[in-house]
Amino acid sequence: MAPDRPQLGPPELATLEQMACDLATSAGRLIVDERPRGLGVAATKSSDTDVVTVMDQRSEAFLRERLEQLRPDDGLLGEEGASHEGSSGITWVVDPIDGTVNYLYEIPAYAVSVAACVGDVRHGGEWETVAGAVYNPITDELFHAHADGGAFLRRGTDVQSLSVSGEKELAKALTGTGFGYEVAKRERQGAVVASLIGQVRDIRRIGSAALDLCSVGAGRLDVYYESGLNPWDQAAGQLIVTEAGGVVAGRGAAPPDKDLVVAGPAALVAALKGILKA
Ligand code: LIP
Repeated sequence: MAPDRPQLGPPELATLEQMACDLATSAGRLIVDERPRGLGVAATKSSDTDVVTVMDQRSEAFLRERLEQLRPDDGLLGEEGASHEGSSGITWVVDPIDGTVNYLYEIPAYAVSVAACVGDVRHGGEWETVAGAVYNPITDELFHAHADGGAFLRRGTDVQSLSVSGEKELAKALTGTGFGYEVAKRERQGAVVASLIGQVRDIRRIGSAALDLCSVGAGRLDVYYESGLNPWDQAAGQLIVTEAGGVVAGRGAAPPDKDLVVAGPAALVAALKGILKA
C-alpha cells in the first residue's frame, strides 16, 4: 500500500524540481559523453524491435545511485527495472533514455525523463506528478516544472516560460503520435493514423513520448495522442503540459494511462477524442 501523500509546499516542490533538473542533465551528459563507439543492442524486451542499450542501463544505474544518496526514503520506478517502494510518499519515475531507437540510430530526438510523483505509481490513475524534468542532451533543452509553478524551457542561460498552442481547429492542428513495438498493435495504430490524416494539419512521429509532451507544452505540436505508454514515458512530460495551460486526458473519463494519452489545449483534446471515439 502506497504511503500517505506528503504535504509539499512551494519550497519543497521547487527543491524536487531542481533535483529532477540536475539528475536529468547529468544523466543526459553521461549518455552522450560516454556513448561507446559502435554502440549496439544489449537486450530486447517486448519484441525484437523493443531494444535496450548498455547506456539505458548505465543511465538508470546512475539515477538510482544518486537518488539513493540524495533521497534514501523515496521510492523509485525505472523503465529498465529499477523498482523499490519508499516511506516518504514520494516515488521517482525515471526513463533513462526515452526514444532509445532514436538514440541507437543517432537521431537527435531522445531525452532523460525524471519525475517526482505522489500516490501509487504502479496503478493507473492513482498517482500524480508534482515535479519533473525532461532533458534532450543534443539540443541542450531542459523542460521543467513543479505543480502550480508553471512550465519552463531552459537552453543554456536562456529560460522561457511555456504555453500550449492557441490553435482551436483540429483541421489545422499539427498532431503528434507514436507506435508500439508489437506488429499487431502497430498495424492498429497505423489504421488510426490513416483515418485521422485527412482531418488534421499533419502528423509528426518524433519517437519520444517525453519530447512529444514537452513539444505540446512548448506549442511545437498542437496536440498529441498515443496508446501503450508506461508511467516513465509520460510522468514528467504530462506535468509540463498541464503547467503550460494544457490538459492530459485518457479514454472517456479515465485517467491518461497505458490505454490512451491525449494532450494539448482543452478544445483540441476534446475534438481529437471525438474523432478517436475515445
Ligand atoms: C518510446 C516512447 C514512444 C513510443 C515508442 C517507445 P522508449 O519509449 O517514448 O512514444 O512511440 O514506441 O515506447 O522505448 O524509447 O523508452
